[in-house]
Amino acid sequence: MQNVLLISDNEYLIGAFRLLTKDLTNASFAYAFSKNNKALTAKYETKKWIVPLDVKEKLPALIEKYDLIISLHCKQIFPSELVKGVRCINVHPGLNPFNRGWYPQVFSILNGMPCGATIHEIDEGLDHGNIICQKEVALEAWDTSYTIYQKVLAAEIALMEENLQKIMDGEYQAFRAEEGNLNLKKDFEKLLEIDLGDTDTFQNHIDKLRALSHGNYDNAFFYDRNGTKVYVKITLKKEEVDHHSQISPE
Ligand code: 0FX
Repeated sequence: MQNVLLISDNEYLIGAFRLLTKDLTNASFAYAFSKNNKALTAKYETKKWIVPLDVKEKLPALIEKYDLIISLHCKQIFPSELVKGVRCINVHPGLNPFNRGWYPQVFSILNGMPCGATIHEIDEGLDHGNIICQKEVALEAWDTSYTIYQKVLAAEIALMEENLQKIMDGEYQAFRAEEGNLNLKKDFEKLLEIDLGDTDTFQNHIDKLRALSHGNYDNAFFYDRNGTKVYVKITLKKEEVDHHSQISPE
């Protein structure tokens, strides 16, 4: 019986993972979220099946207890002692090595690099370890950060469904990718203020706004002449073509 620990700060993905592992009887799954995650602490305070965890505080115990640790959008960086002491893998919302790091789909919209989902071994670099499996997601002209992110989440779940058992059994050939490029949280933050005097192509302006349009998040903003901060987001809609009416004779 393998002891597997899932650490995640994403409630939706925790639910998806539980669902897809419910029939796996050859492993025992433990669940944790980051101790400094206030939303999940409030939500799961009274629950027993999932616990708050700061990996740095529990290093020897984690290494001793688990055969595999899965980071599924866990906001903590795993210390090298941990990744050397126990097999650790990361489920990442980007197509490594393109736009490793923070909010990959945002940067894919801006720089045209491919996006998707990757499961990789964790090493000491950020989203950097050997790639176990990955799935590309098509980025369409009408996608915003939000719509492409939904497709990336679906790709992550599909990858886990197809590969989890093989990963647990160690039956895979991981491969080393190129270094690619890395974006940090501060790179995302630098995108947020819109320069109203900026002259660029409409394509680039639309790309910037759709990269920063993500549900209810207030991302892109400008200041009006009174210094009031104004948030901006856009909606894109693909024309629904009625094929029947197109082919019917006049
Ligand atoms: O969990 P996650 O989808 O991913 C992030 C990093 O991008 C990823 O590289 C890392 N492995 C993981 C642990 O953390 O991020 P999130 O749930 O905070 O946000 C999901 C999306 O929401 C993000 O891709 C863009 C959007 N978003 C989020 C925030 C907080 C915004 O557009 N604005 C925001 O202020």
